[in-house]
Amino acid sequence: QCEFEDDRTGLSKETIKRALADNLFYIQGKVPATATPNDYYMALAYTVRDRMLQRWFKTTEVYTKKGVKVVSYLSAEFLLGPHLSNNLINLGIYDLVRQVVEESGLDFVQLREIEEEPGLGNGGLGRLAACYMDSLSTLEIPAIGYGIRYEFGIFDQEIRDGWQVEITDKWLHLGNPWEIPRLEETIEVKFGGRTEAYYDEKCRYRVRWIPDKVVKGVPYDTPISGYNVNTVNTLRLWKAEAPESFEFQAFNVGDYYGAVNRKVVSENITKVLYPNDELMKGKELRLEQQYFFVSCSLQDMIRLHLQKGESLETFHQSFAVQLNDTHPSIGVAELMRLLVDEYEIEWDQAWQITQNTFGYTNHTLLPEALEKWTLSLFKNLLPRHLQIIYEINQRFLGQVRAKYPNDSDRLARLSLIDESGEKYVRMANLASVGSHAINGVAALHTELLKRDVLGDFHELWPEKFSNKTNGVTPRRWIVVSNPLLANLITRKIGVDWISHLEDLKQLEAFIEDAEFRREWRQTKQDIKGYLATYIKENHGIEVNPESLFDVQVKRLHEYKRQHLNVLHIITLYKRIKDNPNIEITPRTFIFGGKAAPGYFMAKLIIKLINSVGDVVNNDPDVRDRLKVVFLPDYNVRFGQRVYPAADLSEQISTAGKEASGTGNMKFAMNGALTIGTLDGANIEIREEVGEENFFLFGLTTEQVYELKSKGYNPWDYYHNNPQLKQVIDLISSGFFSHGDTNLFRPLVDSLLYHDPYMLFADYQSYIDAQDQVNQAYRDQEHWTRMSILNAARMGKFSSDRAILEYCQEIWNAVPVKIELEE
Ligand code: 26V
Repeated sequence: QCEFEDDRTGLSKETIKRALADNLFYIQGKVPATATPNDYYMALAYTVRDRMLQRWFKTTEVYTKKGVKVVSYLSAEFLLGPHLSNNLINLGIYDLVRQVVEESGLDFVQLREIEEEPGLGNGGLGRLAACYMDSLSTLEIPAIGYGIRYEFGIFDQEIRDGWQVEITDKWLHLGNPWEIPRLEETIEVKFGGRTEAYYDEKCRYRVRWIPDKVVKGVPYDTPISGYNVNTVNTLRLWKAEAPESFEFQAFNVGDYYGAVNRKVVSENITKVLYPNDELMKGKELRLEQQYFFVSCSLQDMIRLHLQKGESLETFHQSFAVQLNDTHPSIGVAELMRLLVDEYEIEWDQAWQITQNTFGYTNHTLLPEALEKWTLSLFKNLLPRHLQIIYEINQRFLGQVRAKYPNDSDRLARLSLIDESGEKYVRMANLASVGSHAINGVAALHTELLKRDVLGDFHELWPEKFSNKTNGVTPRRWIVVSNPLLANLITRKIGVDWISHLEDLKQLEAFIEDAEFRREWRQTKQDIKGYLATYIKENHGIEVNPESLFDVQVKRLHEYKRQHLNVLHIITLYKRIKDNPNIEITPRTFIFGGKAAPGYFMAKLIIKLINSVGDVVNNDPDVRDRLKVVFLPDYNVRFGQRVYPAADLSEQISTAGKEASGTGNMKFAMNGALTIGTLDGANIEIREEVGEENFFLFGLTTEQVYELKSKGYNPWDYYHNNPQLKQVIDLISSGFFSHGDTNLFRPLVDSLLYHDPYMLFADYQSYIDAQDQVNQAYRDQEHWTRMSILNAARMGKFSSDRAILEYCQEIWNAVPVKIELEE
């Protein structure tokens, strides 16, 4: 008998074993005697990738057929996290491959941990894009993600002497087995120069753009598998390269080093990911990045559309393009330029196509976060786009004037150009005018968007607005990250919940089953034990796995109020110091998160957390009842460790400031309870899980506005609340800074004299809610019931639900089954 399975597709143990050995030799060029763990990891990754390729190829082929509408998700960030485990789960071969690896005498966990995670995003916005790519594939929706292949992703964070230190992220240093460069699909992008008007052969007025620089965009494709389906969509990330031929002139005139320098400058475009939560004054390179990837992507889509044999009049029937925040919003002007200048379509028709193509998702209400670029910067880099934006604006303001005569204030607010001082192009206005759909990312956020930030646009076009509450993928955030809990759930209700998260509701039927509750509690306990071991081994800190794990992991920002959490810790510490024998619920406070490198206050908050930790963790009076750990370098991989181990999820932003939050969903799905404000998606989570299973505190958005408008004075709260005063005074006294009374002064002064995020106004309410948490945790039976109900009622927050809504209400996209002929 000589029937062999194909080495690259076969799923028998023998075949996978052989494939692993083959890839080690033929791809890595190693034999076992010389192979490093990384060689084995690479061989394993190729073995898994091989098993996706046929499906990937088939999927791509189907999408080039006429009539298939493809969702194109444009995002400057995709925070994917490690690929290996996720793909194994989606392909349904996790246990099998693990066994094979171990039978080959290798350590599966060690290999899994070698993978460098692609950190091509800052936080929530980039991670949302990754969850959405997972759901698009799982729901069999034809989709392409377009973005930037940053050579350096989000920096690695180290903590030295309590301070954040940034280290460059060299995620590509050992090679990336998950991507395939498609050199033959390279695209050219123009920059700078000037424009020139002319009349064409039919005597029509036209404009041509004479750039002073051309850069090549090389696509690198990564397969995005769906769960339990054949669909494998593509994430296409662009890398900037200098075109060799373009520099010939420079070589000829002997300016060799000048030419080399221009090459380096071109390739800088995709060097590094910028923080998205830092003010971007004059960051020309950032606008270059945005235009670069958007132009590559739109040209790519047009090429694909024309390849189908379609004409450009139907472009919007081939692609639904979603703008993930304003970062890709230059796409509105770029599509107009391509259609009008390069494909000679009449303006009005081009505008129809453009508006029908784009949808815009807003991700923040913070006024300082709205992107705008100075006219001079814009004109230097994109002279033709500035003209187009002026033309769009003129026509748009004409409409507005007709509808609202003599309302110059309204015109000034709606204009694509901010003319109140130095002139700027307003990217949110460009995105709003150029899209047929505008959405916020949680119910409250959408309401506030309609009322404030985009209020004038809402009045003009109410029908464009809708809400699409965020969601997260249960594949990565439960199955991959929390196999113990996933197995327990599956044993009770079967496996369907993994792609129909609403099914988790069925767990409620077991709430009276004492044995089930015991298993649930034991599972959480085991996972907390793993985290405790990890913390001990990697950071040398002993934590008590029986204590309440109180976790706040997210970017460091004043509006997220990590320092409010610190005020609670100091309050508890003070109680112990005043009465060392006081009965308190033992707690472990776990923090993680990066601060934007230029954000001093956020970095000072990190220093404060570590300084308070140093004191609390080493004070014998505390007797280990409180522990504070700041875990450095919070990323997707560490998220996967920490969400499953949390008892309490801190979602404590000032009401009205957090657009949605998505960590809040990952915690609750894994059975953590939330302490939170009525902000972002917290409101909807509380609605789903029931108010009796949620620890609520703080002012509402309305109360925040009211208090602000009648004059908020933090000083009054400080004086009228002795407990708060003691806490603040303890920080000021230098108690946590070896007697240095200056170290935390900027932070304390900001709170005492401004407190823009109203920590003092919410302090007492927060402390009271935390005291209720302590009480509740003491009744473990009751806590377990609440934990189960939280997980059971999280169905709404699957990214599958969110993507389905986008498909039906914005994209008009439908599933396309991928069949594999045998
Ligand atoms: C931008 C900026 C820029 C200037 C200074 C301060 C600042 C602060 C925040 C931002 C936010 C950038 C956009 C963003 O990441 N939004 C996040 O999107 C998530 C996915 O929708 C959502 O869950 C988070 O609530 C939202 O902050």
